[in-house]
Amino acid sequence: MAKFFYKDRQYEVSVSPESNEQEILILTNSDGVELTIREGEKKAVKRDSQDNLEEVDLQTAQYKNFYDSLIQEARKVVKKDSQDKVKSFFKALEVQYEERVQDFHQTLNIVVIGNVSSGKSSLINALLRRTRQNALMKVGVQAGVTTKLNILRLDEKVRLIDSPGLGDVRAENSEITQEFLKSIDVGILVVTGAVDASQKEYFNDLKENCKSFFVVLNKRDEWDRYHPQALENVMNQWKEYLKIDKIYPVCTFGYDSQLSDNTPLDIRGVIQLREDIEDFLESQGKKLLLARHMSKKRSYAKKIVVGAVTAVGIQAALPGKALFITTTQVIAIGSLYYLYTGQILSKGSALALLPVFAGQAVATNVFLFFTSFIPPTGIVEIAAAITAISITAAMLASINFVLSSGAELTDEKMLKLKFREYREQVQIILKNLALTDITKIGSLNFTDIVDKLI
Ligand SMILES: Nc1nc2c(ncn2[C@@H]2O[C@H](COP(=O)(O)OP(=O)(O)OP(=O)(O)O)[C@@H](O)[C@H]2O)c(=O)[nH]1
Ligand SMILES: [Mg+2]
Repeated sequence: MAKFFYKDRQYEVSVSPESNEQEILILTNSDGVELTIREGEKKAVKRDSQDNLEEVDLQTAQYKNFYDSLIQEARKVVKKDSQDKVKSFFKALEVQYEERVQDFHQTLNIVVIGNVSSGKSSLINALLRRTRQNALMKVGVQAGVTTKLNILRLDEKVRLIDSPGLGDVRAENSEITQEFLKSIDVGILVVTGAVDASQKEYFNDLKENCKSFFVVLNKRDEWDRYHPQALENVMNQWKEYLKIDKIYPVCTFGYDSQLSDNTPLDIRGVIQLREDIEDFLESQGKKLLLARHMSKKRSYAKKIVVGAVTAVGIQAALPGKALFITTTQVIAIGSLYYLYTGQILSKGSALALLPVFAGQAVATNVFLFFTSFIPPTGIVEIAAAITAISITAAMLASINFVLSSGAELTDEKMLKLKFREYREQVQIILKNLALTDITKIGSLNFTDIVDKLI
């Protein structure tokens, strides 16, 4: 609602929200008389303060000039008002975006220590979900000066060092190790077999210098022929000896290049370790820094989409959440882009994608698209909330499709095609749930819904 003066009289003007096809101006003067003018029509409907309706000819000689200028002025005011709203919407979006976006510029340092041949390199491959053919330790190694140290630079920000102990990292004393030692996010000690007194010092050093630490008992297959209690006992001994609550028994066999091609990998216990490391990284806003180096990315993409759709689902039940929803969409687009490309998508580029979907959805005007499904005030209808959810899910699933197939986000044709397809799917799923109560939206199982798309 915007106010303006015309011929010394104050008017309020609004444009009806569903007016993309046909503009409907509603003008109210200070006496409460309302004039509804449909675009292109020569007549208007007048409603006085007693609710009496009357048709008004806008073209009569006597009033034509008056109405023409009044309508012209009203249009100008409406346009300016909507431009102001769009401007402040984007400004607010920028603020919220900066508050919520993950900082992909951070560094991530991981160190894996352990005796020679304890399986450090194998564990790194297993953690990064590698096959023997795409094993990382063989391909990406930059050998250090000493043979004890392997420095793996996964990218400019992510470093992985594999070494007998932190002492060897210090001894290296290069620019990269000095930087590394200042901030180690994750420290992993790999042990094998029965308790070995030499490891305590290495472990204490690790614990003191890393933000999080994990102890891994590798080669658990060595205990396969024993009673299960044997492995339990060894784990307990290690826990007692190192004074830790948790040890991860794993097997990471099969990365030797000398193995015949048909020898399968034997990987066990690594999922739990990976999840705990990822939980820690998530708490630091660094999960995607590592996830992008995983050879399988689908589960990470799914988590990003489920997270965004869930957030939208919860917020969609509240009025005035267009800003939150749009920010959520933009952030999720940036996360998917980083996961697949390792590059940071600017906020502007992510925002520029939204009209691609807007054109396929409710409104052709991007701002209306943002605000249409969630009105700024008043009661939110279930239909609006479902629209918000299905648009968000379909939008992110189609971006995931394009990125995971190696195509570019500039491929609008593919994005639009997939968006329509996914949107239909989500709408069917939601329709089948026959939701009637807006408060139920937040408790939907969005993982199930996204599972069907990604
Ligand atoms: N049985 C068994 N062997 C394993 C396991 N993990 C690794 N190995 C084998 O142990 C040997 C050493 O593994 P690596 O991963 O190279 O160990 P490392 O600690 O990186 O060794 P260095 O770099 O030489 O210090 C290889 O022959 C692996 O195949 C496991 O869980 N079980
Ligand atoms: Mg090694």
